[in-house]
Amino acid sequence: MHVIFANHHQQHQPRLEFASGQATDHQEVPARLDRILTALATTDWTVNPVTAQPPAQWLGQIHEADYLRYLADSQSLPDGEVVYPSVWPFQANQLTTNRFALAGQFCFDMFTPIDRNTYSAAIDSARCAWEAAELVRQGQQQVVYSLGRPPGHHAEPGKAGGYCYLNNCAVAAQHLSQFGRVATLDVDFHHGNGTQHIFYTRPDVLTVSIHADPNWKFPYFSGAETEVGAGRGTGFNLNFCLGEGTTDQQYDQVLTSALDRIAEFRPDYLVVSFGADTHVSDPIGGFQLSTEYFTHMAHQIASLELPSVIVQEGGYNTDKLGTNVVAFLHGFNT
Ligand code: SP5
Ligand code: ZN
Repeated sequence: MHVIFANHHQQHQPRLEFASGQATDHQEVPARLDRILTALATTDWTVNPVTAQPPAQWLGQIHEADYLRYLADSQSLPDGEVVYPSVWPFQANQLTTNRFALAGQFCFDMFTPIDRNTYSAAIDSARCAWEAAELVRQGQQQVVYSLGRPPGHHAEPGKAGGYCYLNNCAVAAQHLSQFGRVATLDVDFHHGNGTQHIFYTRPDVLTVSIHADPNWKFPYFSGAETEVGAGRGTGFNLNFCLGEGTTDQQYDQVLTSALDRIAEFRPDYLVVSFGADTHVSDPIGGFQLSTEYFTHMAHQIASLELPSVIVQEGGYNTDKLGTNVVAFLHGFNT
């Protein structure tokens, strides 16, 4: 196993998230990545910090120009200022220049704060995914794990959300799509809404996500099984919704269906969005998956025998995160 990690992630330290008027400690903390690195140090895998400098347009093919400009401009925020949205667009006036309003134009929830350090951390995380994809494209590695934070799969073309700013999975998939057919498989607890929407009209990138029913959990506004793609992309998006308390056995049945569809698509590359928030111990999830099952899950995915990028998404029990990630990667390796 080959690992690329983001070594400047600690600059991004969100403190609070807000739900229903209540502030709680933010879940997407630097300790997540540090714990995973500690666990990786017990393996004999190659673990390198990101070094790649992606070409121009690597983000412009994924995200809207005004959103990227907004994120880049956030680097000039005063030290200590943290931006959360308070007002959201209600009509099609996209011409406001008011910074208070722009926070709501470019972010869809109150879980995804931005300060002057957020952008550079998000860029590093996305660079990891690009470098992992590039190594796989070159054929140097069959499987590369991209260990970045912040995560990416909730980031929309023009909006941050769900702790995500830049869509790392989409960066890897877009890069590989220039060299062949790509399937994405999202096994984070939450629906990968951003990844779905970025490729929604494309028949050359199949997007598959297995997740908590959006009528039960975040991101609520997408992830239904009726969402199958649009235009030429119709039939190239597939969602599987699962309920509270989903067990290893129940998950495995759905995984088999997801992998059957991916095999039928005959991709040249696979990008996996992996979240350990499906684990029974996760503080914000609601499934009952075991650590042992993560190994089996990865083994099933690896049976596709595709050159693959694994992108780290969620997983919020920091005490279990290192063990769970290594369990997953171990299944990929055997
Ligand atoms: C990448 C990823 O896993 N993002 C997940 C974002 C989900 N955030 C939802 C957090 C809601 C939890 N707060 C509930 C507080 C109840 N008192
Ligand atoms: Zn998640």
